[in-house]
Amino acid sequence: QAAAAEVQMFSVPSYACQRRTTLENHNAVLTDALSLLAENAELSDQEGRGVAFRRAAAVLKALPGPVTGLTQLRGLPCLGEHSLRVIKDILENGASDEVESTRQSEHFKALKVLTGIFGVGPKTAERWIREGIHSLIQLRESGHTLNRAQQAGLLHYDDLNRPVTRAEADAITEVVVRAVVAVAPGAEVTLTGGFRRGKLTGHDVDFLITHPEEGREEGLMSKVVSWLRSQGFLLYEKTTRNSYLESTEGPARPASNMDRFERCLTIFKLDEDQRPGSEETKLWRAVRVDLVVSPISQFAFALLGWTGSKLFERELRRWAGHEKAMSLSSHALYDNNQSRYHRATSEEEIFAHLGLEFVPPSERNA
Ligand code: TTP
Ligand code: MN
Ligand code: MN
Ligand code: MN
Repeated sequence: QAAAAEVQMFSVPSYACQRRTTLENHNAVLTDALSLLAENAELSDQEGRGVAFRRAAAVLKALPGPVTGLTQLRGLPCLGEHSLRVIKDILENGASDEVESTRQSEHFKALKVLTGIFGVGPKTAERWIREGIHSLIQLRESGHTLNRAQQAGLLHYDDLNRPVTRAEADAITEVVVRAVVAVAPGAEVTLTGGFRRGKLTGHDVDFLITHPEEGREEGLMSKVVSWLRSQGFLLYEKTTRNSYLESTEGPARPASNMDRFERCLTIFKLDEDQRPGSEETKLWRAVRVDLVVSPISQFAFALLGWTGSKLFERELRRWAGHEKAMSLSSHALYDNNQSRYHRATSEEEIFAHLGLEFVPPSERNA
């Protein structure tokens, strides 16, 4: 009777893109645990398991209050047997043995340390671990030849593993705007990624650059990068050319979530104020910055695709495909039933084409 009514039951829609997920998370202990298992799966080439844990964590992030008992979760989507077992253990015992043993495992710790090097993915890390390399010192002593990205990653390891603050993101925004204004007046810079979603820290800073006149964005990246380099702002950069038009696959069937814009992965040298009382003599820090250039005709799709979160993006594409027979990429939205593209000049229009309520960036933190 009365007691039963006090148990708050939760209800959430199946797809993360149907939900509003702010940064306020009432279930951080549970979502941290599930995210750790997701990370471990992703680092171990088990993408399916990784997605399952990410989806389960995202459902808990969207709840309006803390979970206190399993019965509250009855009927919720995306909570598989495995995730429910982890949640149960934490609710009943304060911790999950599986999560704690993963966290402490030498293998997981080594994967984290090695993939913490910019330019090192799970496959490379796994190969090194099989050779007995578990630490940066062991890697340095191994005599392995590192590529240019990995060399920069190792050199700036501590800086690149220190969260970027909002203030630092703002300082970098100023530099990028200065660069763009200098080489292409009229071009526009938009902060994307986690900072556009309102996050207070990030692992990098993401920018989308476009020009209001179609075609004027061509050649922009190399000019921006040259300017940044000449002013001494770049510690590392690697540009990948736009391959969208040359591709034979067509936009409707992107090979993966990797888009084909011209992009530049960089490491910025950011001047830092000396911390009071600090003995340090280094007056700058390294920060990962992603630059992407999009033609104005694809800008809304690029903006939506680069704002994240990664799970939100994945869910948008899954919704489009499974519920609407449409193919969404960071370039376009193709309607498989009507055999045509849907145009859009704003994110709002894309949500409308997809039959979804608009979700602002600050509520895409799934
Ligand atoms: P990230 O910068 O990796 O992630 P984030 O900004 O959400 O979080 P963090 O604070 O850790 O930096 O990616 C930002 C978005 O860019 C993400 O939603 C996916 C998108 N993206 C692509 O579309 N293509 C790509 O190749 C990559 C790497 C990212
Ligand atoms: Mn980012
Ligand atoms: Mn990024
Ligand atoms: Mn439409």
